[in-house]
Amino acid sequence: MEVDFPYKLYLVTDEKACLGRDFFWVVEEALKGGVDIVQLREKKLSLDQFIKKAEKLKEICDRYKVPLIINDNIEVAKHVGSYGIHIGQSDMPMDEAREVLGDSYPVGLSVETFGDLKKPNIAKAWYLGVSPVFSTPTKEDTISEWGLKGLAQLKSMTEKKLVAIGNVKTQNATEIIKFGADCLAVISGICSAPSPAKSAEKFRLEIENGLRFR
Ligand code: TZP
Ligand code: MG
Repeated sequence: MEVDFPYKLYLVTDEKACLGRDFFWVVEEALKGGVDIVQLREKKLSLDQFIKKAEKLKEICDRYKVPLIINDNIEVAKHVGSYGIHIGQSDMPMDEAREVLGDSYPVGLSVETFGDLKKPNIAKAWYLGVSPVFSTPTKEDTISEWGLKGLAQLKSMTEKKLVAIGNVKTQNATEIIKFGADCLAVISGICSAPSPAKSAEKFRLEIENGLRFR
């Protein structure tokens, strides 16, 4: 899977994290602030609701020329013509996704342990989600965290672009980039911020800072 991954600030959406504010407003503010890739992650919607939400989000992302990724749902991805999909270790297998989507469709994959790195599906991943880099109240079913050391070690073991996710905040963003993340994926740090736009701007600055050390 040789599709380039130049993205630096990856918004993963979560309605709850928007704290009662309009979901699409939050995403658009984040885009104004410099988010350069967006993932729609929905666990509870019906297929119909998921598709409707994805269609609206796709329109917004298209206006900002930012790729939309769908979490773990091929049907929704195909329906809205999303740029790519993201799957976790316990989601559909990579081969199943590839069978339907073909070899050149961008499929991001989460890795939770060093053991995951040895699995053959890694070669077919567009990027690797380092999940979670730090444990986070947003996702409570994670067992361990990579931490900065684990992230650095992972970096030395793969050529794939690494997207760090889990308690990524403006306060630790520079550090996470220094230790090897190529891109930061954020839910609450942006969706729950008083100004999602300003938060995204700050993340971009911190990422630039971190990259100077690489
Ligand atoms: N996968 C690993 S951690 C996580 C996901 C979806 C949640 C990240 O949320 P936050 O609020 O940015 O810590
Ligand atoms: Mg999943």
